[in-house]
Amino acid sequence: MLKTPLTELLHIDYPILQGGMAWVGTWELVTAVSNGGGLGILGAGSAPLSWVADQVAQIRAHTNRPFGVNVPLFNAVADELIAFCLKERVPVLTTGAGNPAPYVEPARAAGVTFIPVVASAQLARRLERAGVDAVIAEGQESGGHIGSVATMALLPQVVDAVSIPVIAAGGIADGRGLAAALALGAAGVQMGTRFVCTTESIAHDNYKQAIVKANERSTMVTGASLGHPVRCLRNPMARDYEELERRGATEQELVEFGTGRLRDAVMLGDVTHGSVMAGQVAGLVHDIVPAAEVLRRTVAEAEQVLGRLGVLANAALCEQAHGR
Ligand code: TUI
Repeated sequence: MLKTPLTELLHIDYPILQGGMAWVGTWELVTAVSNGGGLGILGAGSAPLSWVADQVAQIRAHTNRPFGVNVPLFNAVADELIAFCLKERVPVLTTGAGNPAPYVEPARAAGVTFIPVVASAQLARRLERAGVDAVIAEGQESGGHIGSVATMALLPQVVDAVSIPVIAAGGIADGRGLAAALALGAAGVQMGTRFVCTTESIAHDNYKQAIVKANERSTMVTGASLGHPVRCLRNPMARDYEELERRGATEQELVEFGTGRLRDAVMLGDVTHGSVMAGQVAGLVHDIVPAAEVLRRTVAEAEQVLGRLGVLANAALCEQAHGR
């Protein structure tokens, strides 16, 4: 069963969240994950309120289980989207790519479980004091917009900094990753790239196949010169963007060059000139299966790994007891 403080807090069967990915985290994937026993999260990305409202209505029509909405704080109407989520009493609100401090009190007052993404222990500590319910510690292995610290180093430092549940994200795509996150003190994990490659994900088949074909060295980071590093698969689009950055292009030129590229990849399947955001775990994703199967496999594998480690621990304790 793998009960943790996170399954208790969110009333879910498995301690697994689906990252709220722009364009990919639509009601189809969200309800597949939530109905499968995890927490599906709608990815608002840069969408307007009308789209988010329609998606939330679809989610409610297709599941009675808890779900979340992710609002990246660079969305031009982030305030409006968050006000909508609170008015609608969506079960869980997550944020990313910015400091969510102004939204903590309103979320508490509305009774909405608020779980921001943090990329540092310092922000986690501040947000715990402000009253958030949990935090997602996301390492730089993730796809899309990232921080600068790797999950293996960030996670235990966030765990030491706070006493609320910590969810690990970045670099996790299977049960070994879940077990490792639990070992580092996490109460659960969030996976994005793994859930792109599910039958219910509406990402174009070219996008899914590009991830299935990728290995551990297939991603790169662009946008660091703007202060908005984004991890995506290395393709002509990413190389051209890198070249523009090297030549000292202005922010306006880079924004113009990049606008609409994620949509082109996800919706049109343009994996050459589109932006194929994916994490470093792309090389761990070998198939496209239903989201419920991803959840079942991940938990079964984690239980197996934890069982093996338990045997190791028992053997060590036995040796100790016999004075060897
Ligand atoms: O939000 C993400 N990842 C995303 S959002 C996104 S949407 C997009 N669409 C088109 C082009 C580009 C992006 C794609 N990927 N992850 C959550 C995340 N948040 N990662 C890192 C952070 C973060 C960083 C700094 C959170 C807080 C933070 O705090 C800064 C501060 O003010 O202290």
